[in-house]
Amino acid sequence: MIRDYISARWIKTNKVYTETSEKQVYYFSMEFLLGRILNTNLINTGLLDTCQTALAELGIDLAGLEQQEPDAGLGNGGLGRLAACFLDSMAALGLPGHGTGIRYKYGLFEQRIVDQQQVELPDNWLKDGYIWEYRKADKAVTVKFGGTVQMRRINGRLTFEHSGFEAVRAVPYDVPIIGYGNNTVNTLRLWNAEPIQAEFDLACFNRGEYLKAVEYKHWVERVSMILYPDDNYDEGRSLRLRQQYFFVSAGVQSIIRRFKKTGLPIRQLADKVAIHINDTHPAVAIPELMRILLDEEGLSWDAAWDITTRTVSYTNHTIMPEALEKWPEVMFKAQLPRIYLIVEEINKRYCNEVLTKCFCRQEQLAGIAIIAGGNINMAHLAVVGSHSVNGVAAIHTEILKKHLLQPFYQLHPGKFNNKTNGITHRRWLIKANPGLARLLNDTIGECWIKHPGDLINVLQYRDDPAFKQQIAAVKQHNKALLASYIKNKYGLTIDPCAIFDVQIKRIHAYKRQLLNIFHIMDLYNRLRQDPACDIVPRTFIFAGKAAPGYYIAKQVIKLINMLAEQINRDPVIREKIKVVFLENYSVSLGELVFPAADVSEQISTASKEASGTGNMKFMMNGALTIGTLDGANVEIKNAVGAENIFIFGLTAEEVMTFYRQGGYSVWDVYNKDERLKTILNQLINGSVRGAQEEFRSLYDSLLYNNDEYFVLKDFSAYVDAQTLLDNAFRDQAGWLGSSIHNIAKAGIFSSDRSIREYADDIWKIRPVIIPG
Ligand code: 26W
Repeated sequence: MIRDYISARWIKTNKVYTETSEKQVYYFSMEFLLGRILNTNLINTGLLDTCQTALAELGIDLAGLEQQEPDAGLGNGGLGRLAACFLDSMAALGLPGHGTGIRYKYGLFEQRIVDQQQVELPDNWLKDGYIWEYRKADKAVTVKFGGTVQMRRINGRLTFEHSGFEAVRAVPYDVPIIGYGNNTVNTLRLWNAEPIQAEFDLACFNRGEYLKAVEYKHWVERVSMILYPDDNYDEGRSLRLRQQYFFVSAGVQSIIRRFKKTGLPIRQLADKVAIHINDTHPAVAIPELMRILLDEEGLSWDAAWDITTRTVSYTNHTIMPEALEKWPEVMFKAQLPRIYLIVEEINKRYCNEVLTKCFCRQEQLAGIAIIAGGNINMAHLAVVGSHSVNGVAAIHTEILKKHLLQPFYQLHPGKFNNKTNGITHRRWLIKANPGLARLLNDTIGECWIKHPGDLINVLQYRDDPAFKQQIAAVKQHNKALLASYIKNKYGLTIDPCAIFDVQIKRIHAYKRQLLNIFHIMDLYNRLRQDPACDIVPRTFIFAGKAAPGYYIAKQVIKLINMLAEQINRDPVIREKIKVVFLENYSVSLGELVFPAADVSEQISTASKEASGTGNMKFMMNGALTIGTLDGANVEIKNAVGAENIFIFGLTAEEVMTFYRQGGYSVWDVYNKDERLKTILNQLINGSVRGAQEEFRSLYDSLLYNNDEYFVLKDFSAYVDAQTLLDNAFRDQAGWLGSSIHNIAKAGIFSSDRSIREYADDIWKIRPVIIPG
C-alpha cells in the first residue's frame, strides 16, 4: 500500500524535474547503508499513525512487521551511512538529488560470535525479494571491459576504436527516496550486472560454446555480487576496479541519456547536472565523462575538460595512507584501456600546466602527479578533475589543506572547502527515540522537526527539574529496552541504572577499542584488589565488525569477548562492571543502542577519524561524549562547551609531530606506569582466562611496533577523564543538565544542514516544489 502511495508521487516528481529542467545532482557512491526503510517511509509520508492504528485493529503489531524487512547493508560504515542520510536530507529539503550505486547481491557480511570470535556469514539480503526496488530493464546500458584501443586520424581528428572487449549489461533497480512532509520522491538507482545474452540463449549453443557462455555469465555476475568488506583499507583488487567502472559508466551514461532528452546542447551539461563522488571510489567518473564527451559527442579536449571539471565535485573521507586508492597502471590499462589513455592525457596536461604556469620544478611534480611509480593515484585524479574538494569536518579539512593535499591547496586554494558531516534526525531521533521526540514536541513544539536548529529551544529547560526528570525517564526506558534485548539474546542481566558506556563502530586500530579495553582492565584490577572500591556501576557495551582479513581487529573482538566472560562471572567484583559485545552491528541495532547510551566513546587517535557520525547520533540522543580532539568531536566540543564533554589526550598536531619524529618512546611510558605494566602483562601471562599466547600480537603491536596509535601514550589521560566522568555521573542533576545541553546543540549536526551547504556552495541546486 505504501509502495502504491509513493508511486504516484514518484512519477509526479520525475515529471516536474523534466518539465522544469532544474539542475539535478547525482551522488555517486560505492556504498549506501540504508538499513530498514519502512518506518522512515511512514514517518516521511505522514502515514505512521494511520498505519499503526489500522494494523492494531487487525491485531498486527507494526514494530513486529517491520522486522520482516531486510536491513539493507550495502555499506561498511560511516561513508555508506552518510550517503543514506544525505539521500534522506536531499528529499526532505525538496532538492533534486539522486543516488547512484551498485545493487550488491550480498551486502556486508553477517557477524556471529562463535567461541568468542568473529565468524562471517553471507548477507543474502535479497533472498525473499526487496519490496522497495523497481527493475527498469528498458533503461539498461552496456559497459565495456578489456580489449584494445585503435587510434586513428580521421579528417584530422583523432578517433579511438575499442574492440575485443567484454560487454556487461547494466540494469538499474530504482529505490524511491521519500521526502519528509513534502511530495518529493527522489531516486536511488542501483545497478545490477547481467550478461548481454539472455539466459535461455545458452541452451542454443553447442557444448564448447555452452561452457564458454556459462563462464562469461559467471564472470559478469561477479561484478555486482558482493560488497568488499574493507573499511579504510585498500586491497587493490581488480574486481573492485571493475565494480567502480561498472556503476560509474552506467550512471554517467544514463545521466547523459536523460540530459539529451532535454534537447539542450551538450555544452550546457554542467548547468543542469552535478556529479558528486563519495570518496575516490567513483573517481573514474572523471575520465568516463571525458570519454563520452570526446568520443561520442565529438567535443574538443578543452571543451570536454571544462564541462567535466565544472560537473564533478569530490569529498575526501580519510587521510589514512592505507585507505588511499592507488591502482597499478598495468591492471588499470588492461581493464579499462580507453579510460587509461584519458587518465594519461589528463596527467600529462596537468603536469605541463603546473610546470609552465606555476614555475615549479620537475621534482615538485611528484607531489601532484596522477600517475607516478607505476600507480594511478585516485585522490590526485579526483582533485584535478573536480571543481570542489571537501573534507568532512573542520579539522579534517585543515589537515587536507596542510598535509595530505597541501601542494594542490597551494595551487588551487579556491577548490577546497569544508562540509561537516551530519545525520538525519528523522531516523536517529524521531524513529530511533520516539520517547524523546514526543517529549521534545510536548516541550518546545514540533518546529525542530522541520528546523532541527530549533532544538536549541530546549536549552531554556536545562535547569528545569521537572524536565530533567522527564529526560531521565526517557533514558531509563530506552536503557530498559536495551537491557531486555541483551537479556533475551545473551541471557545476561545488566542493571539499567548502571552507566551505559558505549563504543559502537567498525573495529579498527585507529579507533582504539583497545584503549577502552585497557580502561576496563584497569578498573577490573582495581576492583579485584579492593572490591569495595567506590565506582559508579558501569556496563561497557561494544559492537562492530572487523574486516575478515584484519587479524588485529579480530583479536580485539576476541579479547573483548574473553574479558566479558571473565568479568561478568566474577563474584568478587559484585556486578560493579559488566562488559557486553553485541554481535552483528547494523543500522537497526544502532537504532536500539544510541538512545540507551549515557556515554559515547569517541577515542580515535587525533587526526585519524575524518569526522565520525556515530558521535552525532549519541549526542542527539543525550549521551555525553568522552573523546579526543579529532574529527567532528572538535565541533561537538565547541557547540556544547568544555563543561559538557570529556576531552582528553594528544592533539592532532602533537600526533603528527610525533610521526615526523618517528614516534615516541613506548618503553618510557610503559616503565613509568604500573597500571599499564600490569595490563600488558595480563595480555600474555594467562590472566585473561583461557588465553595463553593468544594476545601476543596485540602486545607486540604496542610494545614492539611503536604503538602506532598512541594507546599507551593516551592511557593515563583517558583514565583521568573516565574518573571525572564517574564523578560527574554521581551528580545526576548536573549530568542531566549536560545531557539536555547536548540535545539542544545537536541541531547543527542534522544532515539537513550539511546538505544545504553542499547544495548552495558546491552543487548550486535549488529546491523544487512538487505539487500534491
Ligand atoms: C578502498 C577501501 C576503503 C573503503 C572505505 C577506503 C576508505 C573507505 C571509507 C572512506 C572509510 C569510511 O567510511 N570513512 C569514514 O567516512 C565517514 C563519513 O565521512 C567519516 O565520518 C569517518 O570519520 C570516516 O572514517
